[in-house]
Formats: sequence, structure tokens, C-alpha cells
Amino acid sequence: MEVGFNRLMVAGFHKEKTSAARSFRQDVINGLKSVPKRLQSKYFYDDAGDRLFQDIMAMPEYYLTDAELEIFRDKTALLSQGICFEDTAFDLIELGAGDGVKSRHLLQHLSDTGADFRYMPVDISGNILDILRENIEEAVPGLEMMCLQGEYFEMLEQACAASGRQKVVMILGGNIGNMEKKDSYEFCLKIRQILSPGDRVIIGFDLKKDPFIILGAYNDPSGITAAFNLNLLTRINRELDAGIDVAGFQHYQTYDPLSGACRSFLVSTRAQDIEIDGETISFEKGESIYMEISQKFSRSDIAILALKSGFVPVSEVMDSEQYFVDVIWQVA
Ligand code: AVI
Repeated sequence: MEVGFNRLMVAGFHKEKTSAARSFRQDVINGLKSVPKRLQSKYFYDDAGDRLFQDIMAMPEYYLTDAELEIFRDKTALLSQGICFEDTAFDLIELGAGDGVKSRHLLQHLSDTGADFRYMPVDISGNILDILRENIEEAVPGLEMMCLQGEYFEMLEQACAASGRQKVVMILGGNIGNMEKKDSYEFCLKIRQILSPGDRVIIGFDLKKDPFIILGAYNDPSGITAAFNLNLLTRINRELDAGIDVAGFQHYQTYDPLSGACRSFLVSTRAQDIEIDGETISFEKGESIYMEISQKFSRSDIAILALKSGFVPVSEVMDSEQYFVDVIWQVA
């Protein structure tokens, strides 16, 4: 690993830690004072949230992980063909890398076939990056790797500044679905603007399908998804010295097959006031906090998104059930 890469990682880590605490407070208070009330799902991922998300991925109802894992495990050569620049060296930057369980298969394949590449995983969670580093070092010994903790775009810009090579940006897991539709377009556009012509992206999209299957993945009877949502209230209590009665809220999930929007809410089970860092926020009985969108896409939604944001589709790989697709696009 290059020395400059290590320095960049340490600088990014400390800066992120202090500004992250300020942004968290601001976003929570602004979100709960807005109409309708909302919280941002990017804040789900503290230590307990990371663990609960691991539990979600292991649930039988949560098909997304297995579907994309099948693509990365069984169709690795197809993915690799779509991203290799003949003999040119490249950097593989993964936004929201998580524990690396899926990407490991691609990294192994690229390494086994002699591709000249480095791996730069980006994640908001330092805990998960520690797990990822261990997983990848074990699976692909000797791989040049630079872990970046922080917000996607800040880290992507840092990664690109440190790169000087052709780039492939991966966004897996259906993470793009955690943005409102207009934001996912702006997200793709921004990535295209940071990248250079010829660079590529691999993006995982959860496809529209039987609404019962989709709703079931977010409305599990074991209550893990509910605990995942409620954990953000616990985090607010701990980090912002708030006094929210977590038991006074209940998880509620919806899926609209027309728009493809799968949304989660926390509903106040009674009229109540909550105190957060000197601010009082009042809830009526039955009032909800909008927590997360998990947008589902048709194949034409995806094609339009590529076109509108300035990418040319190169290839796509689906799982055997056709639940999930990883697309490869090139900067036009
Ligand atoms: C991380 N993301 C893609 C998950 C999803 O499916 O939207 C987060 C999640 N929320 C509830 N279950 C899983």
C-alpha cells in the first residue's frame, strides 16, 4: 500500500468524526421539526445498527443479499468482463462497502486473473470497515487496499484525487434505493461528473416484483427490521442526551407497487413530547416519523436513469429469480 494512501485515510477519519457529530444533531433536530417529521436512514448504522443490519441480511425474508451474492459468487466472470480495461490498471472504489462479503468474490476473481487494480472501500461506519478489512485481507492476501470512512462524495473525491488511474465505482446492495428517486438521479449525475470519460460504475438495483415478497422483506414477524428502525431513537437518546421513550413508537412498513416505493415509519402510540438537547418536539397520537425509503426499480426505470445521468449501459447481470440486477455503465 502506498504511504500517501495511509495518510489520506487517517486525515479523512478524524475530520469526519468531529463534523459527523455536529451534522447528526442538526439533521435530527431539523428532521423532527419538519412537516412531516423525518429522520435519515444513513444514521441507522451505529454499532447496534450494524449488528441489526447483519441480522436483517441473514433473515429468510430479506432476499436482496442472497440474490446479489448469487450474482457475485456465480456470475463473477460476467461482472469482471464488464469492468476490465484490457491491461490498463484501475481502481475499484466501493461506496457503502459494508462487510465485503459480496465484493470479495469479484476481488478474488480479478486477482486470480491477474488484473492490475487497487481496492478502495468507502463506508460511513468505521466498525464495518474494520470487519471488511479483515475479511478481504484473508480472502485476497496482498491486495492493495485503502479504507475510507465518511460520506460517499467526500470520500469519492478523495479517492479520485489519490487515484490517477481509470476507475470503477461500485454501489451494491440496493443502497441506491435508499434515496428518493430524484436524489438517485442527482447521485448518479454527481458520480458521472466526478468520474472521467471511460470510467465505469457497477450499481445494484432491487427490481420491482411480487409486492408480497417485497413487503415481507421489510415487515418480518421476528421484529428485526422494527428493532433496526427503533435503534435510531436509542442512538438519539445516547448521543444527543435525549429522553425519548422508545416503547412509545411502533414500526410501520408500506410498499406501493405503482411507484416502487417501500417506506418505513415509526408511529407514536400516544400523544407525547420529547426533549432533545434543549428542544421540545411534540407528537400527536398516531403521528409518524418517516424513516427510510427502499425504492424498487423496473428495468426501464434503470435505463432512463442511466440515460438521464450521462452513462451508457455496458451490461447487466441478474440472479436466477430475476429479483435483483447489477448493471455496468460507462461514463459517456
Ligand atoms: C441498506 N439498504 C439497501 C437496506 C434496504 O433494503 O433498503 C436497508 C434496510 N432497511 C430495512 N431493511 C434493510
